[in-house]
Parts: sequence; C-alpha cells; structure tokens
Amino acid sequence: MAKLKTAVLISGRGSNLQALIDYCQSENSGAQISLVISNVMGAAGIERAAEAGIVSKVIEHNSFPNRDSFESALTETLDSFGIEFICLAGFMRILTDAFVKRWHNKIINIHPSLLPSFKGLKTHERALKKGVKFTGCTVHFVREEMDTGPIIIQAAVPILSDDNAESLENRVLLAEHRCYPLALSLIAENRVAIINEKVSIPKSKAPGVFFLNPIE
Ligand code: 4DW
Ligand code: GAR
Repeated sequence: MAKLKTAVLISGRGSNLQALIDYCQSENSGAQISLVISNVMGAAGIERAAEAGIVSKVIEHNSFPNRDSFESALTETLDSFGIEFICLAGFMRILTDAFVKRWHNKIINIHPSLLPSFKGLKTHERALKKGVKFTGCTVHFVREEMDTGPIIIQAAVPILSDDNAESLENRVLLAEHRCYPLALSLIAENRVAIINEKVSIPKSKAPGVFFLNPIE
C-alpha cells in the first residue's frame, strides 16, 4: 500500500516532529513525511528534518504582505510535493478559513491540554492556576475556529502538587510524543471515521477504568 504523503508544519523545537519522524521510519508505517515546512527561520525542527533526510522549506510569514499570500505560498509548496495530509506540530500561525476548507479533514493538530479545556496558549500555567488534578494533550482535526475540531485521541496526565509549568510541560510532552504518532498511524490505516463531527475508531481498545489523583 502507498504511504500517506504527509507534511509537518512547525515553528520551533520540533519534538513532536521527531516523534512523527521516528514512527514514519518504521517499515510498516502507513505514513511518510515528505516535507517539513517552518514559518520560522532557524527553527530547531529544521535540523531534525535534515538529520532524517527529509526536505524542509522555510516560508516566513513575515515576508508576505498578508495571510492569504503566505498561505498561497504554503499551498503551492504542498501541492508541488504531492502532499495529501498535514500535521501541525507546534505551528503557531492561524490558518484562514479558506486554507482549512481546502484541507478539510486533512489537517490535524496537537494541543497541550485536554480540549475543550485550556484552549489557546500558556495551557500549563493556566491548568496549574485552576488546580485541576489532570491535564493532558489532544490530537484533533483542524477546523476554522482555533483549537476546535473532532478529537482523535487524548492522554490524561496527572498534575502533582510540586509541579511548575516546566515540569508539567515535560510530563505532557511525553504523552504528546505517544499520541501524535498513534493518531497519524490510525488515520493512515484508514481506521478513523468522522460521524457528525465526532471521531469513531472501531475496534480500538480503551482503558475502561478511572484514575485517581492523588491516591491515598
Ligand atoms: C494555534 C492557534 C492559534 C495560534 C497559534 C496556534 C493552534 C494550532 C493552529 C495553528 N494554526 C491553526 C490552528 C488551529 O487550531 N486552527 C486554525 N489554524 N484554523 C495564534 O494565535 N497565532 C498567532 C500568532 C502567533 C505567533 O506568531 O507567535 C496568529 O496571529 O496567527
Ligand atoms: C507542543 O507542546 C504542542 O502541543 C504545542 O506546542 C508545543 C510544540 O513543541 N502546540 C500548541 O500549543 C498549539 N496551540 P514541539 O515543537 O517540541 O513539538
């Protein structure tokens, strides 16, 4: 079976890109990363792509007069590589309605909270401030409205009493690196259906228990 030709869009560190690269390097992966695009020059993720022998392009939003012309450049590049699917991995530019429509059900994003809680930025600071005992991460299809769209997979991560934003970020990142490749693999294997804007993954297993935090 042909592998799903995937582009990963980044703006920075690229640790989720790395997790996707590692998954796609396994022989029986259903997806391949054909292109990495960064809107930020010098983003660390570009180096990760190079090390894996993946072509990367820097398309700086700053060098375009508006969002539409920036996105035309994105689309032109994506089309020239025959890209079929897009993963946003720490990509920090809002995509316009037109772009999201053009790629309907073909763009996913990873977000460092249990959506719909803590949309937007500074998720870990806000989760700590609220005092919730679990946070986590979410992989979801991208819709016009930011941080919405059918949820594919979530991981719950406990918040410990001595956590700060950095320790919590590190724990959530471990979960992100498990979830993102899993979500892409489920999609590439055609196991993800969207019915009435909800994801259904037939025959997937769920933990089927509850978790306490704290315990005793
Ligand atoms: C996201 C949402 C908003 C901003 C940055 C990231 C989350 C993921 C995402 C990226 N692009 C998206 C999404 C999404 O969920 N839905 C759509 N597009 N449609 C954000 O506010 N970015 C601002 C710039 C920040 C910066 O450059 O530092 C912006 O003005 O684009
Ligand atoms: C990740 O924690 C990702 O969930 C988050 O940015 C980080 C990127 O790290 N994304 C968002 O906040 C989207 N709104 P990475 O570059 O190491 O993958």
